[in-house]
Amino acid sequence: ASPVVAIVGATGAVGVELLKCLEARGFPLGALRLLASARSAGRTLPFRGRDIVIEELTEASFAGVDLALFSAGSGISKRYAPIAVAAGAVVVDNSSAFRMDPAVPLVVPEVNGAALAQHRGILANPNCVAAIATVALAPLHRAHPIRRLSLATYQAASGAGAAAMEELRASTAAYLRGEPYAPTVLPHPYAFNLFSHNADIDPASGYNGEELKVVAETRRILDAPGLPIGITCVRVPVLRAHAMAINIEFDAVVTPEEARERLAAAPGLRLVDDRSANHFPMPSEASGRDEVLVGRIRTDIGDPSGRTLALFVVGDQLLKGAALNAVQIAEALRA
Ligand code: A2P
Ligand code: 11C
Repeated sequence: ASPVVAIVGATGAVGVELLKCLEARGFPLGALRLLASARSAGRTLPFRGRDIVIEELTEASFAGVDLALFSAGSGISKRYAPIAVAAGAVVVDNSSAFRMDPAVPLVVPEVNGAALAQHRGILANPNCVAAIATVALAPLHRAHPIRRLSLATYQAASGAGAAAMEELRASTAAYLRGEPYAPTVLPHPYAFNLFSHNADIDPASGYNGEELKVVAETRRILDAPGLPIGITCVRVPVLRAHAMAINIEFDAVVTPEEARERLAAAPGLRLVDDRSANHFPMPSEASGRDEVLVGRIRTDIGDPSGRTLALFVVGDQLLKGAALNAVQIAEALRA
């Protein structure tokens, strides 16, 4: 029988994309329940040609639910995911609440789909940077173990939620009108600006929470515990696709030609690497697409040994970075 599915956080930036992914991919549904806060209860969202009424999330919301897709922040996940599991549902959680719990698989299906089988009711959907990066890293890592990684990210508004996307639009419009705009969602002016990622800074290391999550989760997804990873995360005025410059040191010499071949053949990736046209991955071309774009593939001239590659990767934060990957996990569970 087709499962009864609940979306927790259905009105959020990711929640809305979960609905679209389920619809676009023809996910079999016995019924769909949309859950959000009391603020949204009674409103409707369109799905497969009809309007579904949003219900307030409560402890009783999961009776009869087979699959619950959570994307309402880690506080909601910590409180309600165990309630959903106790009610008999399998949970795919988009928050960071359970990602480093050894009893919870952290899955990017193209990369470590085999880990799905070990779940005990909850599966974790990775941080968007970790999900997008590992789709591009795994095909190379499988062929030649990675020895060290360095990343610089260019992250979109969507990672901070629907309200941050609206702040980018509104503050840009105000800027163009020459009017002042006081940010309320993000900590700094966003229009025609960029800033260090807004996650809290760990005072001991100086790294922010986003950077530390990407390091820990990338190691876990690639099954490379202890892999040295350096990272700087930055918020840029882009609506919904995260970009990243990645520098990869391997055990052996890996030529750009070999990397290009492996990446072109890998699932979930699209090569955009046209040197003659200076055409490489861009957020405008990744937005709304399922595939992660990869290009700018070259030998790092900073390492004369030839063992280090540089590449540029861009993926839709709301799709492969969140909703799409969650729905792919759900599809893999059914299969
Ligand atoms: P609501 O729209 O009713 O506030 P985003 O990541 O885009 O900010 O979205 C967050 C999602 O989490 C929204 O769907 C939001 O619903 C939901 N949410 C936030 N707080 C709660 C809560 N206390 N109970 C249920 N859903 C919540
Ligand atoms: C951002 N990646 O762009 C974050 C948002 O680990 O799920 C999602 C944080 C997470 O700000």
